[in-house]
Amino acid sequence: PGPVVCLGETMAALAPDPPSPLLTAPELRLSVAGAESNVAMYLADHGIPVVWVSALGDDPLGRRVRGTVAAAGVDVSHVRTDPDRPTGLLVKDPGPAGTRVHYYRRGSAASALGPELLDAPPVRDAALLHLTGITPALSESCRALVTRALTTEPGSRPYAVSFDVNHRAALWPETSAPAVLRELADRADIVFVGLDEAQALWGENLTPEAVRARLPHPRILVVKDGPNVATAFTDDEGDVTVPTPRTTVVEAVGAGDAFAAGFLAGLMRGATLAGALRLGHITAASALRVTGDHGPLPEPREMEALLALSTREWA
Ligand code: KDG
Repeated sequence: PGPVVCLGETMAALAPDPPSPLLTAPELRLSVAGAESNVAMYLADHGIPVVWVSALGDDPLGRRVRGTVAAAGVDVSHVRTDPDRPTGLLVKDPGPAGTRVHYYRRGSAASALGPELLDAPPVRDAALLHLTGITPALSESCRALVTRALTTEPGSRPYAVSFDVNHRAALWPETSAPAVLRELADRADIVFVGLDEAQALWGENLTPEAVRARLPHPRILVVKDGPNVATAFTDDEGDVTVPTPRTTVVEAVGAGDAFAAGFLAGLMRGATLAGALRLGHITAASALRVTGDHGPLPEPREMEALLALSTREWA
């Protein structure tokens, strides 16, 4: 089978360190932020061959992003360098009511990605293409790319598509996200969505079963109820729920990406649905324990021990 391809924008990220409002913060820490490259990095940690497809500016921040993703073991040879557009930037503003994110990404190199990428390697030859609901919010051409990747015309989609809804309210005009994201997600083969995210998009009191009713078509739909449980809904193997193991939470950013990577790695290795959900939870915990998006996985022995726990010992 071909490689896993993760496609989407990664930005340079600035955050006050230690966390404090931007208005007065004396120092900022520079890192990288991108949902799809996070998934790629965690897949590489799990030993899955993975290619990240994107575009970066011909600038030092772009080189820093490329180097960081490559250092995690991801193939970055298909990341374009755009001589005319800059690398995107994300700036975090921690405040008493939580952290606000400011984007400086309009007109970025990645915003010029388009559907032609789907016709050439590595996407054309991918076993699995991982996309998120961030990309269709970036530009017309990015929206066209995701729409065509999720076309339902028979025979026109040689790869399976996994789609993480990843609703980023700041990127969407007031009202269009719920319908667009629902329509795209419902065409994917594997979908990840947070229960709180689904409730914000599609209805306040939705249960995981009601989310499935709104997204009936994906072969696998994973609904993540944060600290409580994650449920995988499938047609052929029924529904499986695995509780979230208790873990220290330093910062939640990146945990959804880590979960998706762990779950996909489990599926690619032939794990059961319950096993894949466990690997999702274990990988998410690696992101929860660190301030950045990408924390180290447990040592292989510890990982095996965690996966072998009985249901009663697990959570
Ligand atoms: O997914 C965690 C963050 O890294 C991610 O949200 C940044 O890709 C990002 C975005 O567009 O917000």
